[in-house]
Amino acid sequence: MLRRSFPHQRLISLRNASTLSVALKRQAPIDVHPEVEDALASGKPVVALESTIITHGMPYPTSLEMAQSVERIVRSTGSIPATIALLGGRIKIGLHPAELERLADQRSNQTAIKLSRRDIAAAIALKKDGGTTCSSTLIFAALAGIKVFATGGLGGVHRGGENTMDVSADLHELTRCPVGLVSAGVKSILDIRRTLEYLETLGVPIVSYAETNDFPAFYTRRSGLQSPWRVNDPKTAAQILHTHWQLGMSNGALFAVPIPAEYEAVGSTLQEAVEQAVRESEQQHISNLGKEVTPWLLKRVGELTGGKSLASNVALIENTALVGGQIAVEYAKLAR
Ligand code: PSU
Ligand code: MN
Repeated sequence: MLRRSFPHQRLISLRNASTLSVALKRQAPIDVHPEVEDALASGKPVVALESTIITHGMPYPTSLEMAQSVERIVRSTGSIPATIALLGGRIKIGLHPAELERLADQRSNQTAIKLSRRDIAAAIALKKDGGTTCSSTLIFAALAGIKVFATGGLGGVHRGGENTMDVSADLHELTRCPVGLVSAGVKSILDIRRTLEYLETLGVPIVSYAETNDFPAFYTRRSGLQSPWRVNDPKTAAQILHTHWQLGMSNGALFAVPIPAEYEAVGSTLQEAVEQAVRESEQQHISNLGKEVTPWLLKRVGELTGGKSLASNVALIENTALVGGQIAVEYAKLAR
């Protein structure tokens, strides 16, 4: 009875999800999947997953299969997956299977927008569907009290960013949201050196999750740059997050997990396609396209590699999902 009039009663009364309780009391348009709600209310591990990678990062139906398999992998670790997206102007924290299909299927849904912090309120008011980038996924994960978020590639400083000022909102969001983001580094379509410099300026901890400090470059295991820190097990990774937040630091952290070694060889070939895509984007003045720049480059790399980049892309995100799930399990033990 009470549950019917107050669908998120458990969350509204939950102390450690206080931002979410406040938003729900204000009747903000948020739907938390019952399984995620239950996990949050009882302190079970949850892993946030982004959805721009589904709507703009890879073609259908691979996008849907990837999203489903990533959820399965998170589950296999004992964590609950919470794919975050905007549907009909409502923020979804955790998607039902049919909702995931609706979001991914570009034949029926060609209008899903790419949703960054600046777009959220307008997209809700105009009742849009949207894939959340790392930046808006961080916001909603933080709102819900989800501490770990797994994805493929974080945005960053674009090549030539010193002139275009094209710096992904993802970087700043990591200073605002207390969430551990697990990714395969940043794609080499970006200026990785400047991205790391910028994250240093912002004070975001960067930790390679590997045998070495090498910072991975998405399709390849090494970018030639080093992370300041390295761990190689979920427990220590979780301890870093726990200590960070015990000290009251309110920002997030980045765990960079290299792509599995068997994809390393194809990675060098893919790198050539990346360079070509970047050259073409310069010739065609793609940098004027604003938020379309990243999807354009991702699509072009896909075309140039005859889809080979796609297999690597899926493999690396499945890998970060596994690590993210494991870290979330360990973090939940510490946070009890
Ligand atoms: N990198 C990828 N695949 C992606 C993205 C980045 O390899 O799908 C998406 C992520 O959602 C990321 C966003 O948050 O692109 C960054 O876009 P921009 O550069 O416009 O900030
Ligand atoms: Mn940009």
